[in-house]
Amino acid sequence: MVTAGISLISLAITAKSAKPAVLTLSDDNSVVAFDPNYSINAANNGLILWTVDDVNQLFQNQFWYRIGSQDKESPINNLNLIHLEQSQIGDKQISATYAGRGFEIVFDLTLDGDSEGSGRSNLFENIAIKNISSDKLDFHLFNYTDFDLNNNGTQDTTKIGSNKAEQFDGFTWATEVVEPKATHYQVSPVSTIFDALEDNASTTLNNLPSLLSSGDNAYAFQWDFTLDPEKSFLIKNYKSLKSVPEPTIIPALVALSSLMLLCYLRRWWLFRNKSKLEYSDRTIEVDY
Ligand SMILES: [Ca+2]
Ligand SMILES: [Ca+2]
Ligand SMILES: [Ca+2]
Ligand SMILES: [Ca+2]
Repeated sequence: MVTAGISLISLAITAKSAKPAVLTLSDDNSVVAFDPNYSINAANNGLILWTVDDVNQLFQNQFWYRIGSQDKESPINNLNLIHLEQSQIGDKQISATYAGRGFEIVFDLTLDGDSEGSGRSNLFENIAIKNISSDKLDFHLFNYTDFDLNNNGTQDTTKIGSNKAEQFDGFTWATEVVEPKATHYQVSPVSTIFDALEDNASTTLNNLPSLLSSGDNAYAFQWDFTLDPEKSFLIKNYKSLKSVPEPTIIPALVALSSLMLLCYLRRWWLFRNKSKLEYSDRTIEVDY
């Protein structure tokens, strides 16, 4: 009988000085590393690794918040970590609760990997922000994600809208669906959004549904909402990764495409040389 599965590790932490190590979640072909504590190096906070079949796909996934429209943003693990729960070391679920002035944030994380070698994995993030003060709160929550697909972000393309982000390269496709829709969103070269969330000014994401390729990108969603006393605001983010199918799966289509391309190139070459001959005395060059 395996009894370890029944044991419950529940940590009640009241001071920032109590620092459990980086926690891991694992399920089937996937592993996630999560640092719930505050680190001086902001790039080491939050989710800092997501491997699928032993290949890392994520540089960082982290949350920032702001109260009101004037202040700077702060990472949520700058707050007091008052509760941290994982049923056993390496389990696929973690719950972390942070307390701020007049509010609490409960962050639930669940990893659902797929079969070995499938290239598929899912990550569910539930965030509940509760107003425990007697005043309304003008709350702003940011979720920042820097996927580096196939352990290298420089060839990744990213696009984003108010409830969905997609990132892909030749091997891997990442999708994120958020609920409710974000108020603002942004995709930018990697340090732009991170620097805006870490600087001393109030930040609003730019809502440009950019499509960037051949660069290391990061994206973020921003939710703006007013929270009445004793009320909670819930956000559900669903991130998933899958392998891009090999083109050899459809060899007939590839062969047909190649044949059509050869025919097209031959016609183009004949036309181009004919044009050059006809206009050779006028030195017209046509760019195709
Ligand atoms: Ca699973
Ligand atoms: Ca990236
Ligand atoms: Ca890549
Ligand atoms: Ca800022």
